[in-house]
Amino acid sequence: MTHSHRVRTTVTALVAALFAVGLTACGGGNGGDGTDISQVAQNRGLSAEDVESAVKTYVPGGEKDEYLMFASGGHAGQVLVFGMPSMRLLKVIGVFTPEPWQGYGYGAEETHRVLDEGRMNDRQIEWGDTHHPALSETDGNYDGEYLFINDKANPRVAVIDLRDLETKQIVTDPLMKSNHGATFVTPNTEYIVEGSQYPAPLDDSYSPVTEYESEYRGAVTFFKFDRDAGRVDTDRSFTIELPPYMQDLSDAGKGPSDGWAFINSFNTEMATGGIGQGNPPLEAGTAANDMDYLHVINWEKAAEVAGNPQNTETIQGRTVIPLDVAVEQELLYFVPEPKSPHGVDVTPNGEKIVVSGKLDPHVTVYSWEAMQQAIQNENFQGTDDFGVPILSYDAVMEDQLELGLGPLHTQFGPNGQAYTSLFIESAVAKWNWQTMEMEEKESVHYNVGHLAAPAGDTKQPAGEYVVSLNKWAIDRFKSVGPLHPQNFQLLETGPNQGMQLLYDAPVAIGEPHYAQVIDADKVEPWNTYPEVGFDPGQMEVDSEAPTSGDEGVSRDDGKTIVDMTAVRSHFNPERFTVPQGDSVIIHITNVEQARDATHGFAISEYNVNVSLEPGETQTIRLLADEAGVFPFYCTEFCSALHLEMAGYMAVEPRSMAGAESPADDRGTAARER
Ligand code: CUK
Ligand code: CUA
Repeated sequence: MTHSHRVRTTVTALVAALFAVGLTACGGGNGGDGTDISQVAQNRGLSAEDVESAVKTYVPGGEKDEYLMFASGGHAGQVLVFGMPSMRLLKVIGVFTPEPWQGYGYGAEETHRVLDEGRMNDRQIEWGDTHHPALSETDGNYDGEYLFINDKANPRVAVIDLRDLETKQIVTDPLMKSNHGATFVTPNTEYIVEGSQYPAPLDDSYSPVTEYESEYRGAVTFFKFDRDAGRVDTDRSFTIELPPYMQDLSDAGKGPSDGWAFINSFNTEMATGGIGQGNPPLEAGTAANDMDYLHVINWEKAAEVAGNPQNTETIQGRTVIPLDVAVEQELLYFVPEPKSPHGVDVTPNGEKIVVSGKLDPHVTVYSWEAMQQAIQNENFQGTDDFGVPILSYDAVMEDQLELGLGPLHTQFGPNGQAYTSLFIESAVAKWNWQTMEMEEKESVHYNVGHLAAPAGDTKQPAGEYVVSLNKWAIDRFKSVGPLHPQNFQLLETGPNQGMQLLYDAPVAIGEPHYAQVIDADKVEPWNTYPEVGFDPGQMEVDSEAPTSGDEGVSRDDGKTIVDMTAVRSHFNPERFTVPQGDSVIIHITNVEQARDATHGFAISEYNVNVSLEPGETQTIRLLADEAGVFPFYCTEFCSALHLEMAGYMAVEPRSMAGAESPADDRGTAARER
């Protein structure tokens, strides 16, 4: 039995006992074991419920959380890792945005390589609008190996390795201008799904917005994930051209619906706004129709179709299945979905597809079996303007349930429970997708977007908790100025239990859209890199990495090469001289293997800060174009003599060339490389 289960069974009795002797009985303690706590609670103005929530979420120092939550860091372009139920922030993973503590984008060559992969149109992009993290799956369940996340603003997808929780790859999608239905994985992580959001010409050409219908297009890309390499393989990835609707959220089928993907959409009106031209604003134009289209896509078959070059076009170096081919090859169908839908979620058994309508108080539940039948029997109610068959709504729509105002996103529990966020109502609805019964509603504060429940979008949801990712915080915290924090609220729930709000966790770095929660035991990160000289870029030992005994400085054709080691509490070499104008290559290895013995390496005025975790090796390149003296030091408080872990890079002016040669400043065991 896990720690929190144990807590759960005893907590109610404990709180009842405390308050029986103390707070609720007479407004103060009067002896016995619980008296002091009761008095503390009273002094702090805490109710019995408050104390219960505190006891349920408190994880004592040294104890570990039961779950890990991987949350998008929103505009910060990062991923946040929380422990649950304590809601303690454990890590911020630099993804699309440089992150100085981790030395991500501050001199370590490998991290620049990753960030440079994310350049678009030759422009360095230094932020991302992360929305949807997706844990890798095996047979429809999280396997704890990889994490993916999208950048909505610049259509990109990143790969994070959960052995060291570092970003290994950023993949751009040159066919899109923005994405949204990303990242979602297929049940064995064969593909990472990326749906576009705002249509644009796929070939990146110019077309006036007045030619929206003919020239602008949506798209969905299936990025092939090579699990052995731990990388997306763009050569084996493919994209399907879609009509210029605004494709929104995605989900992959599982079980009986494995092999298919679902994407909700809005703006089937193909409105383009234009208030200045006398048109209704985009928001009104997109809400004119009663129905938009759920996109139903046979990705398994599409992968085969994409494998034959006769079926595809190459646009911007990527393989594209044109829309007419997708229709002809029976890869794409539409299903009507009520007005301005948002969110599509496949039930744990893969048999139903749940769509929310942000302007419709219902969730709509579709039957996968009925969809298959309608496809087989060509039970279509017509085609759209682009010839895509529309399945008969009456044939495939199984049921609707009124939940409240502004339903958005659904997560699942173990026995038919479903949790749906109600944005306008600021509440979480708990209902049952098997019985189609509403169970209860709990208010949250305020305006919830996504929900995250443990394994809540997998084949085996755990229940227990649901986190409400709120967009507004209004009055929940001491004001920190007009830009308020976002607010994660932890709710307790369970099959036989009402929902109870336990904890507010403000998130202060951007708007996290979605999070996934995994059993903490399923993620087994390394505590140190497995061997000294480990290169996190290749995830193997770099045979060239300097180690103890072969430190040194050498010079070759305008290059000064420094082989350095870091160990508590010195660098070796501690000083080196470089002729002005040389390019300097510093290879550094942290030769320690002790857990948490991380060193940093920063050089004054060079925008360099590298994190060297135990065993890690990194390479820094810089141009010593300015003469002078540049101290370097360890930025990680690693020992009592950490302040002494420092040295000098001296850049000798051209006018003094030869006065002190680099060889004079060799390390203790110089070597030539
Ligand atoms: S979207 Cu943000 S609340 Cu980007 Cu997942 Cu619905
Ligand atoms: Cu090493 Cu401080």
